Amino acid sequence: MSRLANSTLDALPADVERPGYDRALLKYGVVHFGIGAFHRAHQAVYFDDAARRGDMRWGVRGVSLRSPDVAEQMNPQDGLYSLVVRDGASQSVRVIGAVGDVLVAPNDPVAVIEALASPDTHIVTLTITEKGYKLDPATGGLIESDADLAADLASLAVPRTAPGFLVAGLALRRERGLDPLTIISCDNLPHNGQRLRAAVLGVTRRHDPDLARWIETAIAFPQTMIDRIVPATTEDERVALAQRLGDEDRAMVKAEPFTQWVIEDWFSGPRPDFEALGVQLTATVAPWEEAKLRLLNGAHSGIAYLGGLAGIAFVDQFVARPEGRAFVEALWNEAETTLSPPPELDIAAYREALMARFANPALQHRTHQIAMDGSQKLPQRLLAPIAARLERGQSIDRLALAVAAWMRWQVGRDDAGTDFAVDDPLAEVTAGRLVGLSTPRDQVDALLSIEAIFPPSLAADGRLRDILSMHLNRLFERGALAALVL
Ligand code: CS2
Repeated sequence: MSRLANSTLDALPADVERPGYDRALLKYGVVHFGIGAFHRAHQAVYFDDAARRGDMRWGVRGVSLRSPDVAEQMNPQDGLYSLVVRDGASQSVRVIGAVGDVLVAPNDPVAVIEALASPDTHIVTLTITEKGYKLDPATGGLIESDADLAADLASLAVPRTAPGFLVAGLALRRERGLDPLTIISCDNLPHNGQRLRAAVLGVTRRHDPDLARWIETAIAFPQTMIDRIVPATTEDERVALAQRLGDEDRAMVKAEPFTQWVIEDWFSGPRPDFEALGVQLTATVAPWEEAKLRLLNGAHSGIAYLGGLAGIAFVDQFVARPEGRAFVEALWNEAETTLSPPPELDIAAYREALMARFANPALQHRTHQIAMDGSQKLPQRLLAPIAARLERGQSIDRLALAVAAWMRWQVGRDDAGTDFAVDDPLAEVTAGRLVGLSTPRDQVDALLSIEAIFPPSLAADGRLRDILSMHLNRLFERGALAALVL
């Protein structure tokens, strides 16, 4: 079977949407770091929309920082891939044309730096996941002990990290007298723009204080809130799509219909007409981001650990159970009181829409997928609302149950006794702390002492320690499903 490519576009079935613009005329105004499924189902679609509306400046050059997999999927397909949008029984397929090619940074670091220093490039977007920023999740400080970051702090001749590449690219741009770039973090980090800016400046100051001053004044790092549920695709889904297309597509992504992008209105140069593309530009992103992180992502993490331990494979199966749905609602009741939502955001309506999104049976969003990298996710999703409620003397029962489930998860064995790998950059640290400990209270204390995750003031709070110990004990003795029942 042939692969999806420019040459096969015309022969696709009539009900498959295609780019509809002349791809040869695309200019590459965007460099994207971390070209995984999320980018392909989110930012790239907005840039594709821009081209469909006639603005050809926003083609994307993708960068993979590590693995050649995505390049191998996309480059033989001329960068084309299908976005399969699923909602209940309905499904639509749209081929996205915005991505030109994918560079594999370790194979060709110079090409990445040159892409950043191209006169056509105006915007850099990033989805490198929380751990890609090389920042301590609890404090936001640079993790200088990280081997890749340490290498970039020593020399930028061959950068290894996203901040390292950005500094090298910006240095070359400045040397060539080119315009500054706008650098847009699209990860689920609190104050993602400020954090990325701090990481970039931290690396720059080691090498060139003068360049750091230029970056400080010339480069915009807007904060963003990004939202779309994009579960990992499976081999079966690729096979089914190939039957529908008549072409094989190794880079397909699947997503829900919902999509949202809120960007702080701070740009250092040209940008697409984001408003016309449905992007919300605002002076203050933080309240949007906080609501999304604490409601959507907070519930997701709770569902991931409790559901995963209980052997529930997908998010929709979790909320289809009365005790699962009740848990999510009760967790939201707690988290909601810690928010200062923007006036346009009606929290009751947001919650209702969110529950419907979680319940979408066509997504097959795996609890194990969301469970990944919990150490990087806990602080902003669960610990921040816990701290806010404790400060006011409010109960934290459901939020704490989610954290206790994360603690229970670190054992790497579910309630049925099936072993799994804990997929987390701190997995060795958590496993190490638990060695030889048998009582839930000792285990809670040992994990709470990991300062990269738990701020010391929170870890020392007796109310938190007590309730975590109680929940962890119940999780071990009775299992996750029983622990859900109040
Ligand atoms: C999820 C997110 O895997 C996870 O951690 O919570 O990827 C979530 O699906 C997105 O943030 C939704 O916008």
